[in-house]
Amino acid sequence: MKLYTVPHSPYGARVCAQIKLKNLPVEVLPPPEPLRSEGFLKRFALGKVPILELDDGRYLGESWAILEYLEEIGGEIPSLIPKDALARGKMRELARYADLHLAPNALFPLFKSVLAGEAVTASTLDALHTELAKGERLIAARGSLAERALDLGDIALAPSVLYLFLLLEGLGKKEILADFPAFSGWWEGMDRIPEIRETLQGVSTAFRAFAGSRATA
Ligand SMILES: N[C@@H](CCC(=O)N[C@@H](CS)C(=O)NCC(=O)O)C(=O)O
Repeated sequence: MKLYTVPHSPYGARVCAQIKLKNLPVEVLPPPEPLRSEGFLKRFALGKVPILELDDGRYLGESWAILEYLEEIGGEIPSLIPKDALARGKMRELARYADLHLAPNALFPLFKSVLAGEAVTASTLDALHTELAKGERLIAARGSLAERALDLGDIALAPSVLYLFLLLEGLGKKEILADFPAFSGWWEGMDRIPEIRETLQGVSTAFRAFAGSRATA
């Protein structure tokens, strides 16, 4: 199988982390047609990476759909989907928090202003605080990574949190999560997992190059 993605994509990073953790036979490649080109849109319905291409040419888009698919076909070890139904629900709740709360309400506005070279406004920082407070409650209720197994919810959230740190580089990680002890502890736990750390380091390096190339364009 092939995973098409770009190195700075937080969504692609989710799948890359899963591939590393489960040692899956998936080759990670740049998109076969330029992103946003007619050819890309014709070939891939949603027009976004990541895309998983199967050996027979069929493909799947949307990072969460890919994560669940690879989990279903990719073997039990390590299992990244809990057996317990409520724990599975909590995993999906965390992923939806990342995609439907943190990203649209805080991450995207931040991304827009930082890449436009504008100052981050107080209202953007307030929105970020509100979203992080939601995450704090969710993460505290799930228990620390020392007490429960890592799952796809954690893997979906981590690259979005990394992006907050990258976009607010002047502020420092400790400061961003200062009011959120469960969230901070979770981040430190995630960063101790070598496959996660390695994946996120790759995203950081690629993001800095991407942001730098836009700044000088
Ligand atoms: N909901 C999608 C989001 C994917 C996404 O936004 N991908 C970005 C890269 S990070 C992309 O393909 N952007 C190209 C474009 O918007 O034209 C997922 O989870 O896979």
